[in-house]
Amino acid sequence: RRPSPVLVTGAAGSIGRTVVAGLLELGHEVVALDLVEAPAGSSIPWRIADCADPQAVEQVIAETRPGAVVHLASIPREADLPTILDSHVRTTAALLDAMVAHGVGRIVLASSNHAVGRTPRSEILTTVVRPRPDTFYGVGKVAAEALLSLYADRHGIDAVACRIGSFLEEPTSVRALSTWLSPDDAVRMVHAALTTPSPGYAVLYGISANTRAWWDLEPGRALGYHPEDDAEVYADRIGARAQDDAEGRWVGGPFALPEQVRPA
Ligand code: 15L
Repeated sequence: RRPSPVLVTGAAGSIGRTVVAGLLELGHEVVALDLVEAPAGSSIPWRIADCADPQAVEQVIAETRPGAVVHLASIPREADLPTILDSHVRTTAALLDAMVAHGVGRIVLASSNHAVGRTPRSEILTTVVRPRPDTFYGVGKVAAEALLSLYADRHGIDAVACRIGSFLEEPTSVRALSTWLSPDDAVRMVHAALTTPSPGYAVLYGISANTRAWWDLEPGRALGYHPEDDAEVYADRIGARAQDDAEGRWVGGPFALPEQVRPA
């Protein structure tokens, strides 16, 4: 019997492209789902649908029968509240309902540091802290995490929320020396979240093994995520910028600054 594939939403996005390639290399079968067509040259099964449309999502899950879902699809920046609710909350709920209907046992969510972004930065931040979003974007991630928790409790779904830092080819700011998630570590993180035995509902910080990390790597290690890269290697290349102090004040960096304030 062929192994059940991993359904990756947002497969055409920046994290999605890296994660799809990495999962294939690790021997996972992958089915991609996105709003847009497959990039040229892609040879994996590719579905085009809006994850905020429950019927479309249900159809994809019914037809592709995944063993797990990696939910990366969403708007990666601040927006008005209705857009945020569609992008993060309705998509996650649609996927979870379809998973329950078709017996899919695991979801890995691209959550974000912005779920706790308005936390003043001091010591290393653990995962046992109050949800403290810095934006409506962060509110969307908090709500998506809450949905994972609810469906884990109600339906026994394994659900790992990865609070990703700054996914970049390489760090480009002083803040990113602390918050960087390298492409290779992103693959390690998702693979660990997919394969760790019976996590129930769990949260990890998705960053590399950065010397200047602000977030606790232990919750990830407990789930088998062992990052290997360190942003410090790039420290010499990064020049000081005017925003650096402001970006170091809150966990969420620029998202926590007044420029992001807007009506709901
Ligand atoms: C995120 O969650 C955003 O999607 C991304 O655009 C970056 O801002 C990143 O966090 C970050 O905190 O650097």
